[in-house]
Amino acid sequence: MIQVKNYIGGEFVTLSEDFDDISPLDFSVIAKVPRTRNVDDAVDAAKKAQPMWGALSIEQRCDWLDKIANELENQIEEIARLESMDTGKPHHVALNVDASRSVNNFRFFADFGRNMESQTFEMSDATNYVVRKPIGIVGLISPWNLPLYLLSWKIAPALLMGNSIVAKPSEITPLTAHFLANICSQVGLPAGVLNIVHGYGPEVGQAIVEHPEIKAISFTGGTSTGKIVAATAAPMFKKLSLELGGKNASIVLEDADLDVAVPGVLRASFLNSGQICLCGSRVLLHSSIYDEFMERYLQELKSFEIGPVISDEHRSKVVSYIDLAKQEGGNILAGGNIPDKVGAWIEPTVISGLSHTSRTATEEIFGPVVTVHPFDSDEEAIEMANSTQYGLAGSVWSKRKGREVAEKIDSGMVWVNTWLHRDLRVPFGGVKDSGVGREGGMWSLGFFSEAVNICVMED
Ligand code: TXE
Repeated sequence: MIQVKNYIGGEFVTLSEDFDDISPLDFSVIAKVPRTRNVDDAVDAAKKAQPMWGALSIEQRCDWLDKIANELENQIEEIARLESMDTGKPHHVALNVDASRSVNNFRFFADFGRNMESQTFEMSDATNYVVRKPIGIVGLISPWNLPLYLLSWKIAPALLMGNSIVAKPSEITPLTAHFLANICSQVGLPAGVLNIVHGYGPEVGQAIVEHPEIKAISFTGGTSTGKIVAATAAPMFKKLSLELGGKNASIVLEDADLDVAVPGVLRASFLNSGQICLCGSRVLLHSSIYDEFMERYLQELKSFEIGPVISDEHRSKVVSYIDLAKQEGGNILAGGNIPDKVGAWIEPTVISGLSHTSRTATEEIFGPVVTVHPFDSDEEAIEMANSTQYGLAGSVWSKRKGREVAEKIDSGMVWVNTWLHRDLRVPFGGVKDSGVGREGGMWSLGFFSEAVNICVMED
């Protein structure tokens, strides 16, 4: 049994009250987690540490990011083991997606920071120098689908820009955040620079968002929770980054190479059991290739390995949408059942025959469930893709028209003839109900710093 502890001021702290971390694989209790309700200790530790940390040079902070990356890499198998245990995802996904990206997040921002150029703007008689200062103490709140991947995506740039941190992982998947705290302790990260607290969102998460000395909030999670976070933070004039839900379309045009599109759309549909905000939960197919695509897609689905979803509770939510699809007149082409084995398993499910404006096809399900829809023209596909309140990502599969169609999709990111191919320098984020702001490269550095302009009149 793992005892998860808060990491505050460089110390590991338990509380009298804790709760269970349940494995989605077999519903066993795998850890005890402190039920933190108050973050004053963590904020005090962050406040003490920030002046020293902010006074370091960017190169010194880059060296610290590399130290963390190197130790994470040394223990990458343990990260994968813990992540797989906590989320149920197959080991190869935990290793090749979660663990390797967590290492890369620290390494990328170390390299990016070393190559960051200072900005100046010349006038005829003066020079403007843009200086990026730390915000101070920042609050980072992350979800359960890619636990260390998404938490490290925030921690690395926040540290790089000289801030100290109060971070809270999802209460459902605390293990790798706890592991990261141990790594930071092992490499000697100065006490109080990074503080990780555990507990329920409406309790300790809310406490982070409400705390007057935490000046920026970077949140990834559900759209409904994002609204609560925004409502709390906005009147306090906190900087806010919201990475929320999605209902992304995979669009296969009539000129697509199906040898590329079928496996690519399948992976976009079901990677991580569909529990990635970037997953393509709607498959839009030109009518001329519909039959051939669907025959190949359903055939390859039979050998596509997925894990359970994150919890019994979340499975109930996903199953409720399969029931809704039936009520809305959908045809279950594959899956639709709960396998007869212990754990939060659902068969990967493919549903046809629904309007693209049905609730099943417009509301985020966040599980291994996709709807498929034929279209007859590029214009119709674009209208269908843009017909939800979300606008996070999407993909277009076409030999000649991918970029032209992609630019008409109302979302933050569109892949053409690929999916989840990531350059960490590019802007990452959504529009509409998928969030506010961007992460990645300069966008992360911009969020986690205050840009100051110094205008010098030459004598
Ligand atoms: O998100 P939650 P979860 C979506 C997807 C999924 C839904 C719920 O729709 O079904 O979010 O997933 C903390 N104040 N995505 O449960 O509940 C909470 O403890 C402050 C998309 O992960 O929003 C957790 O640490 N914090 C997403 C974090 O917020 C609060 C990836 C996210 O929890 C809080 C994952 C509060 N009042 C889920 N209430 C993406 N865009 O990648 C909760 N939290």
